[in-house]
Amino acid sequence: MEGLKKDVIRHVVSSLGSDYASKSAYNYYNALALAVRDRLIDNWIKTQRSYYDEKAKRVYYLSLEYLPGKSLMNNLHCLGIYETARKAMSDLGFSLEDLAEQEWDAGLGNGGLGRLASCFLDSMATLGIPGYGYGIRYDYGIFHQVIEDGKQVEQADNWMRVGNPWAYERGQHLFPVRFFGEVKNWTDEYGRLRHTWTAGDTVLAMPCDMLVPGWDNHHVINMRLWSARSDVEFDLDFFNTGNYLGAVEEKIFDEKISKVLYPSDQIEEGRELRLKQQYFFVTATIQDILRRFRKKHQDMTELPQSVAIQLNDTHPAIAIAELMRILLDEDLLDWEVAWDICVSTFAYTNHTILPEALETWPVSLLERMLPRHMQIIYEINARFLREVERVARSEDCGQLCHRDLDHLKQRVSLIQERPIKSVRMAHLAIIGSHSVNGVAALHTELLKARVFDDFQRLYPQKINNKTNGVTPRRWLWSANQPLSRLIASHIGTGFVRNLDELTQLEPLAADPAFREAWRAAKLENKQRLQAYIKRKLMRELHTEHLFDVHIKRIHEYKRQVLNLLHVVTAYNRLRHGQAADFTPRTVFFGGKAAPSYFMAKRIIHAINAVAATVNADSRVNDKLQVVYLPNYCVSQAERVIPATELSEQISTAGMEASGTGNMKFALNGALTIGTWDGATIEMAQAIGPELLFIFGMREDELVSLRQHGYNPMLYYHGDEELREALDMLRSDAFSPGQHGLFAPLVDNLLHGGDRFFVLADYRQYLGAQQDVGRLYLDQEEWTRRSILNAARMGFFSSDRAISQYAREIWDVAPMAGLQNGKGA
Ligand code: 4GP
Repeated sequence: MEGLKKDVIRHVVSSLGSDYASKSAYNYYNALALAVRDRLIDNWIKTQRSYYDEKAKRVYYLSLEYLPGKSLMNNLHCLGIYETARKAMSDLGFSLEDLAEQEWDAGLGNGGLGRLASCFLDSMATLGIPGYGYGIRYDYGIFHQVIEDGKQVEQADNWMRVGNPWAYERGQHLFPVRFFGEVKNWTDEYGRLRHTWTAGDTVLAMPCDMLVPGWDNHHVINMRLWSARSDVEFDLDFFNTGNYLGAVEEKIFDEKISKVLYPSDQIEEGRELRLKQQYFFVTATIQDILRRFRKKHQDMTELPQSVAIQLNDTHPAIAIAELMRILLDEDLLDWEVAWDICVSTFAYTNHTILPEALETWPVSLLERMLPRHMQIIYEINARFLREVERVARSEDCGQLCHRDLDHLKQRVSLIQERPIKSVRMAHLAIIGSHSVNGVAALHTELLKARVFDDFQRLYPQKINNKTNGVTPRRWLWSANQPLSRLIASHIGTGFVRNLDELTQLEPLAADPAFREAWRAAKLENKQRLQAYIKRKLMRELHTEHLFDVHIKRIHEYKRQVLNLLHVVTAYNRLRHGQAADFTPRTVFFGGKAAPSYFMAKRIIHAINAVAATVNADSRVNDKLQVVYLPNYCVSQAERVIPATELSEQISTAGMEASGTGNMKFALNGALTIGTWDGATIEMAQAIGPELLFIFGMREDELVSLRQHGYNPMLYYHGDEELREALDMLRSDAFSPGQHGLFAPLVDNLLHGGDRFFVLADYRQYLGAQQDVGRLYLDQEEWTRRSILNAARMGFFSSDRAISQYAREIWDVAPMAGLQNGKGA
């Protein structure tokens, strides 16, 4: 401990240039972070060296988004120095918890996809998988959400303003990134046509490395994020011509590329800068991968034996064309050889079946910005369509494909003709990869049967499932110390590395003393949340209420509106004196809406309007409260999830690819009210469906309802409570003086077809909520179920998910000596 104290003081003085006697929390946080980073870097260097020494096959995870959140606490726990740090900082006059508050969340992602990427890096580090995360170091991450007059207002997330003590910026290792320009043809010595792309503009990519430690194993992997740097300052001519301001302007223009994360979450943006971001990060990454590879290899055909590249959704899919370009134009390989290398190296994960999220890029844009890549895509397509024709005519594809060949070709082509001629990035990713995976069993089945059914027939082996998982280090051990300590005191700490060990808790569910201790841990977390809400929102929570939580991005398919209709109905019953047996509850909502997504923003407004009415009504507010948590982010989730008793997972069946929040809640002992959707299905199967509150129509039932003509008006007319709730929303009951404010929401349900079947599931949802309320009154039974929920969550560790990727897709093994825990 004395060593850590000394290091902290040394950093306050020599790294931060401050007087250690002026006790600034900001300085002491930074100094502690630097002292922790010092303890990581040796192991990071050793880890990187060992990959070379052992000629390890490396995994590269390419993701345009990461959501690491805060690093301090997690890193202290991984290093096993949390207690030491707590005491050291307390000796220096600080509470560790307060210091940790100084850190800004690294919010370099929108939601599930980005957070999954961060969980996966944690698991690679813990399992000893030689992995790297690659992405963009955005200067501005996901916007900071404030709620003003009930509405979402977006503010810039200037997370880098105060620096980032965790990152190493490597200004000496810059990679050129080229755009635009033209392609020249030439003939090689064997008479083959070759191509050279001479680019118009060049930007530089600078690596910023963030260290990702494994759990207590000395294995530290790298998350390398690229930041755009202009090449202008290297272009002396430009300055010498006297155009100084012009040069500076160009510099600013270039550096725009990594300025801001697109806050779009499952909505296709299709903007030129976004494509630039994608290519910028992809080409820098591929150059870096090949640089490392070429240190030990000359023969490019060995690439798939040494390198696996996982594409996190289609955002990095242009990597396939980029690797082809390098292999063809720089290494001068033949097409077939290059293509085999590509397909064997790449794998693609799909994260959504929402059609509005499937990326396409206009051919005209690609032709201009990346002319050589567009040529390559055309060539991939021509060869692929010939192959389709061959397979379709062959026996093994059967009559199905053969009959309608032209239509089949149009459907699977990389190019879509309408509304404008564009490249379908998902098709490029599928064709250019040897593995395509969904993220939960149902999702994968839907990919095979609906979204990519043609590809499933063409390549029956390619599409596979890898159900998501979450890291128990952050989402149980670090976020929920009261519960973790209790668990550890009964079954030891092995569960942090091997989550299956939680099953040892099962017999304890029958032990009244353990149940009491379990409840005490939950209460402690509820009180912590209470203190936080008081500080931040100046609201007093009732900890004896059932804490009912719905936090995630705001999206129509996630059906926050269904939850809101339950709240309004509960409010009406209480007002009308029809709810004598109502179990008091506080309903929490939290989540960001894409700034351009009108309906999602209106939903936030409606939730806040209902909250204001309910909370101000003294007839009901001792029994029902509604809280909107502004600026939902990773660190907020870490506070809220441990305090949650009821987890809302109520998406339209078939729409939520997997969900990962669902897993975090159950792991922390919340019971789930949910639909038969995403990974909630597999959770119900692992836990026992009777221990969750499952309701609503299933995916196949919805398909048939749609086919037979779904008429939401029937539900409206047939259900008095539903009608009352919708009429109130449509009138100005919650928006005095602003008649019709929420009419678009209601009209969308009644006259817009209710695409997400809110009305169809309303009555069943109410029934399930009633079951919840009843069960909560029986605290012994509630607690028993809560314990069993957590005990059966072992499968949903990201360690299990990553082990499957490693074995079944990447063909990589953990580093020797790291499989079973500690490293050398
Ligand atoms: C999300 C899915 O919506 C969610 O169900 C899943 O758990 C998560 O990916 C991780 O696989 N998708 C996105 C996205 O975040 O941008 O498509």
